[in-house]
Amino acid sequence: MKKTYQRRRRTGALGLVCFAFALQLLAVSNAKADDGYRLWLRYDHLPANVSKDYRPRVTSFVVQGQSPTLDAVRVELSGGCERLLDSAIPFANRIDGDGALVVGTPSGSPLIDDLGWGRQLAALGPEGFRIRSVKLGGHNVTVIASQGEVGALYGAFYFLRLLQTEQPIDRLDVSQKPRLQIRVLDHWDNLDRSVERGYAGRSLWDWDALPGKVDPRLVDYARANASIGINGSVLNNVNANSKSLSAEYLQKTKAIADVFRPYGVRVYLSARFSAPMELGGLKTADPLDPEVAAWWKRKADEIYKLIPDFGGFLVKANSEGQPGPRTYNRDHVDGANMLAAALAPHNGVVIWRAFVYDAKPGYDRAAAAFDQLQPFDGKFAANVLLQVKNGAIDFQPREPFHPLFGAMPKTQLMLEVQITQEYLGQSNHLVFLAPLWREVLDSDTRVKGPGSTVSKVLDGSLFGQRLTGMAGVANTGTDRNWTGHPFGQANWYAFGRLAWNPDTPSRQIADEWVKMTLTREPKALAVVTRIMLESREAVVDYMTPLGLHHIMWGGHHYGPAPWENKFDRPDWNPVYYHKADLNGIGFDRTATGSNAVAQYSPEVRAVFSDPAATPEKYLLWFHHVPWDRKLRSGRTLWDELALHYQRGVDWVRATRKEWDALAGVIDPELHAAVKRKLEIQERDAVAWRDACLLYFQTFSKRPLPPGVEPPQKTLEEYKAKSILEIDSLNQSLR
Ligand code: BDP
Repeated sequence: MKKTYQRRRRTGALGLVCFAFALQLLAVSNAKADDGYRLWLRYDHLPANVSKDYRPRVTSFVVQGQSPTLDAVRVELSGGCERLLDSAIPFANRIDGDGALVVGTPSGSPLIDDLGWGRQLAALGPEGFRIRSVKLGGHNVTVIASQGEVGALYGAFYFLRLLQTEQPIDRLDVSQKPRLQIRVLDHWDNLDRSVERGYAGRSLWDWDALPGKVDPRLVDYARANASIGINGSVLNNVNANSKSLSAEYLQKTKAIADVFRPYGVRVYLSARFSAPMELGGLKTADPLDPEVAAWWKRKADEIYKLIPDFGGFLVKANSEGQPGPRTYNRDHVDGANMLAAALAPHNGVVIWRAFVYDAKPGYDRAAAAFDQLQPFDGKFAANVLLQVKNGAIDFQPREPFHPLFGAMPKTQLMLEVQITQEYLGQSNHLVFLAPLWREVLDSDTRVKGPGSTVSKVLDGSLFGQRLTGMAGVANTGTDRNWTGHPFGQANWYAFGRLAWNPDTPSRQIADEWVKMTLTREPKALAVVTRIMLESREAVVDYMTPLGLHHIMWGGHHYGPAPWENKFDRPDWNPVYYHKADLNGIGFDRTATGSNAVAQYSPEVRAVFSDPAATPEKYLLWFHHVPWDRKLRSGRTLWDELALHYQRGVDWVRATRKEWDALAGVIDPELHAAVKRKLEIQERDAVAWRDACLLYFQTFSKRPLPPGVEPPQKTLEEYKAKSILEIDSLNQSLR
C-alpha cells in the first residue's frame, strides 16, 4: 500500500493561497469580543470556555487530490483543528503515525481507493460520507471518505462539529447521507439590495459591484451553508424582477456561482413569468405560445453556458399580483411544464410555489391552494417540484400542517419554511424555530395509515417521489452577525440540520448550536438549550394562542392588530381570521363553516372537525368557540386565552432573569446584544397580551381571570400606533 501513498504528490499549497481569503473568517476569531460573525464555526481553542478535559488528537492531514473543493477541505480542517486543538498540524502525503486524518474520494485519493469502500460510498452518494477510525499501515487514523468531493467537505465539517461539541473521535463509525436532495435557502433579496421580510441589514449580493468585485464574505456564507449541508441558494426575491435573467445580471450571478461552487452550493433564480415580454419584447408570456417556450429555452441555454451547475427556477406565479400562466388563461401545469421543458436538457428543476390564493368573496384562504393545485396531481413534469409552505395561511407562529401534504401522491412536494421571522418578532424576538418545523414534519397525514408523516412525504419514502427538497426563506443580511438577532443564527443552523435529516431532534440541534456558538459550560448550556426549546411555545402564547392566527399589524406584520379591517381584500385583515363576536371566537373550518377540514384525510378530518377532539393548540383555527366553553383545564375559553397570553409574558420575564445570570459565561458582546433584544421582547409580549385581551374583551365582556395582570395601556393607545412606533425602544436598543 505504501507505494500508492507516494504515487500522488502532496497537494494543497496552491489551494491555500487561492483560498487565503476564506481565512478572513478564521483570522477574525482571534478577537476577544464576539461580534457573531463566525457563526457556529468559531473553532475556539477547546479548553477555553470549557470545564472538563477533552484532548482529541489530530497529528497530520492527508488530503490527496487537486480541486477547489479539496482546497476548501484543507483550509477548513487546518484552520479549524489548529485553532480547536491549539497546535500546528502538518499536511502530509502519507500516513506516518497515529492520529492522521485522511480525507478524500476514491477517485482522488489512492489511500481511500485502497480501502475498498467503493460500494458503501456509492450507496451514500456524492454528498454522503463515511467517517471511520481504522488502522492503516499499522497506525490508528481517521478516514473521512465520500464518493464526491462535496461529500468529503461535508464529512470534514461533521468531524469539526464532533470536536466543537466535545465528542470522542477515537472510535468513529459514521455513515451519513442527506435525506432530502434539494436543500436551499430562498433569498427574498431585491436587486436594489433591499430584502423583503429581511431584518438583518441589506442583501449580501452587491449587484452593482458584481461581477467585477465579489465580496469575500460570500465565501463565508458558502462555508456556513456547506457546514450544515445546504446545497443551494435562490438569489432573488420570489416577487421577481425579470432583470435578474438579463445577460448583464447573469454575468453577476455567474460570479456568485463561481464562489459558491467549491462548497457545493448551487445557485437558482426566481423567474418572473412575464420575462419573455419584459426582456424578450414578446407580446405575450402565454406558456403555450411556441415563441414563449422558445424564448425560455434560449434563456436556459444561455444560463447553463455560464453556470453549468445552475439549479433551476423558483416561480411565484399568479399569487399576490405576480404574473403567471393564469394571466393567459392557462393553468399551473401549463406554466410549470413549459419552464421544465426548457431546463430539462440541463438537468435543471422548476420549483413551482403553491402559495396561491385568489380573492373570492366568502372564500377561505386556507382552502385556496389545495383547491387550485390538488386537481393537478400527477400532471407536473418529472423535473418540477411543488413548493408548499408548512401551513395553509402564511408562516404563522403556529399552523396545522398544509393539507396538500398527503393529498398529491403523484407530485413531488417540497416544504417551504420561513427562517426569517416575519410574523415572529422579526429580529427582535428570541424564537428557536426547530420545534415549529418539527411539528409540521412530524404531523401525521394518515393517508397511508398511522405514521404517514409529512417528513415521509418529503423524503419520498411514502409516495416514492424522485426529487425531494426543503427550502427556507433566509434570514441573512449584511449585519455583522448575519441574522440581526444572535439567536437567529440558530434558525439558519436548524434549517440546514433538518433539511439534511428531517428527523433530527430539536434538542440535539439546539445543543450543538449552543456548544459551537455560545458556551460549552454544562450549566449554562442546559439553561440556554431549555430557553431555546421553550421559546416557540412562548411566542405562540403571547401572540396567537389556541389556534389564533394572522392577527399581526398589516404590512410589516410586527405586533398585534386584531382589530384591523382596513384592507380591501378581506383575507388580509385580522378580523377575517379570528372572527370574534359576542358568542365566541375562531374560524369555523368544519362542515358548518368553510369546510376546509375536508381537505385532510378522513382520519385527520375527523379529529379536526370535532372541537372536543381537536388539539387545543389548533382549536380556534378550526372552530368558532363560545367564550364560556370549558376547555380541558376546566377553565372557560376566555380564561384560558387570557392565561396563555399572561404565560407568554411570564416566560419572557423569567428568561430575561435567566439570561442576566449568564453574564460572565457568555461572551460579553453577545450577552449584551441578547439582553437588549430580550428587553424589546418583553415590551412586545406585554403589548400583545394587553392589546389582544383588551380588544377581545369588547366581545367576551368578561373580566380578566386571576393571575392576569391589568393592561398597561388602553386599547385606544394600542390601536393608535403600531408597536414599532409606540416608543423609542427599538431605536434606542438597535
Ligand atoms: C408572505 C410575505 C410576502 C411574500 C409572500 C410569499 O408577507 O412578503 O411575498 O409571503 O411567500 O409571507 O410569496
